[in-house]
Amino acid sequence: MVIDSHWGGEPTRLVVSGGPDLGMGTMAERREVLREEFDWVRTALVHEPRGAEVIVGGVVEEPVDEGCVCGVIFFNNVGYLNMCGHGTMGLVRTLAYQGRIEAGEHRIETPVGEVRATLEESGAVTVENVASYRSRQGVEVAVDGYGVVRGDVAWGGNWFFLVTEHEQEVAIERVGVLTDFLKAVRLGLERDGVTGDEGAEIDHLELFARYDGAEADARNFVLCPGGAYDRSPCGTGTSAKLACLVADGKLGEGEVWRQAGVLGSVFEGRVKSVDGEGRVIPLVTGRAYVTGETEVVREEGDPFRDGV
Ligand code: PYC
Repeated sequence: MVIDSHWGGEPTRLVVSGGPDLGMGTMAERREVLREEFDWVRTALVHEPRGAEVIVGGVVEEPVDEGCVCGVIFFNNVGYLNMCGHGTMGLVRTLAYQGRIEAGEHRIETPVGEVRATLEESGAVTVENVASYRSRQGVEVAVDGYGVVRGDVAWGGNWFFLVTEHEQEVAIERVGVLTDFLKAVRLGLERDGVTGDEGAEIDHLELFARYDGAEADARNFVLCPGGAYDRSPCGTGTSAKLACLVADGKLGEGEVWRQAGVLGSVFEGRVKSVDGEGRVIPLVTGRAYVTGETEVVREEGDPFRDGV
C-alpha cells in the first residue's frame, strides 16, 4: 500500500505496508539492500506508467531505535536520496493521516542520520534536519554556451551546488530554459571534477534569484539528479542555503529565511544553532497534504509492471 502526498506541488509516494524485507540494519544499510535486491520497488513506483519523473518515493521502515517513530529511505527516478525535506513533511502528514502519530515532536531515522519533525495542530511540519554546512565557496565553472558561473558547494542532507552569480530569470514559464542551463552547469562540474566532500557526487543544483513580494526572501529553482525540477523550494536545498548564509555572516541563530520555490510555495527556514565549525542545525517548516491511498497491483504478464 502506498500513500501519496505533496508539499508545494512536489509529490511524495510512500510504501506504508507490504514493502520488501530489508532486514533490521541501519537505514544506510537497508538502503543498500533496497538498491541491490529490490530496485524494482523504486522503478515500479516512480517510473511510468505508475509514476512520473517528478515523484520522490520512499519506504517507511521499522526504526532501529525504538524511540524513533520510524525510519525512511527516499528514492527518485534515477536512484536513492540521502534525505528529503519535503518528503519528510509528507511522511509526517502520512503518519498522522494513518493515525500513527499526533501533534508533537517525532524522531525519524534516515540513511544520513536522525532527523526530528514537529507536527503542529495546524498541520504544519517543522523538520530539524541533519547538520548542514558549506564545503566550498565561490567555485567557478566554465559552462558550455553560458560562460563562467560561480557557486558554492554545500551539504544540506544532499550535496548541492548553489549558483549565486548567473544571468537567468527564475520564473515558471522558463522551466525548460532553466533546466537546460543547470544541466549544462552539471556537465561543467563533472568535467572539472567538482564534488562534495570525499568525492561525493553533487546531485542537486540550485539557482537563486530575487523574489518580488513580501512572502519570501528569494526564489529558487532546483534541478534534481534525474532531470526533474523540484516543485517545492526543496527542504535539503533550503538547509544548504541556510548554511551558506550563516557562513557569509548574513544569517544568525534564531533568524528566519523564507525560501520560495519556482511555483511560489514558501518554506520557512530558521537556524536552530551553529557549532564552532560553522555547522548549522536547520529548521524548515512547510505543510504537506495527503492526495491518495493506493493498493499497488503488479499484474502477471504486464511487461511494464515494474516501470519502463
Ligand atoms: O525537499 O529536500 C527536498 C527534496 C529533495 C529532492 C526533492 N525535494
